[in-house]
Amino acid sequence: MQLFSYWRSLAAFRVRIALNLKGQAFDVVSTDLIKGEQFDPDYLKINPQGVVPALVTDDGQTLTQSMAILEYLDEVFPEPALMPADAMARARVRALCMITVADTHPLVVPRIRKYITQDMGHSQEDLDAWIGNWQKAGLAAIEAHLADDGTSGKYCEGDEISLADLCLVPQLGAAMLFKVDISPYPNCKRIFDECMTLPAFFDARPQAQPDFPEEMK
Ligand SMILES: N[C@@H](CCC(=O)N[C@@H](CS)C(=O)NCC(=O)O)C(=O)O
Repeated sequence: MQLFSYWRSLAAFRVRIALNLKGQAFDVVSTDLIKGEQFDPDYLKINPQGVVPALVTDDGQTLTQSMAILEYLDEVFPEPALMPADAMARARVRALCMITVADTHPLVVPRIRKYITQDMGHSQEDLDAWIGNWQKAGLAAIEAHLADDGTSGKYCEGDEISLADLCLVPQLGAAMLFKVDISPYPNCKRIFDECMTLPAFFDARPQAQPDFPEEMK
């Protein structure tokens, strides 16, 4: 399979973890979002939305949107299962995923950052405040669920890895990258650390990607 990815992309990070957990080999095709490679005509034929990730399967089918890709991988490669068997637990996992995927991550993607600074003329300071505000709001909501719902264990939902962990880890990683104070989110950090002991997560991290910038190593 081919994964159109970028080292700093949270959405691509989710998919890299899933592919690793499912034991699926994939080639990374780096798509530099800062250089605007997501808008190359050839890439737009693969993903007309002009975002990563996109996954091209071995039989040439293209999948987009990280949640759709994660669910596809979980359906086609059932082991290890990334959704719990119980319907209520599944709903909780989806809810945790959505806090990141629907309500937090879209507010800080490159096209939004560019619009705030280049189109609206806001300063870098304003942008940093914007990013920090929404990162904290998302993490605070996840932390409250993890602390109060009584269903988290070693991982977000009980003691088995679920899609909620695949969404949390890149989200917390990005917050750290953006230098957000993560001390108010101890459950998020505990689960992040637990996941990072697993090669599937560790090998998918931005720093391990072929396009991670030399100067940041
Ligand atoms: N909801 C989409 C989000 C995709 C997305 O926005 N990806 C970002 C990187 S994490 C991107 O490619 N942004 C390009 C841009 O904003 O110009 C998903 O989960 O796949």
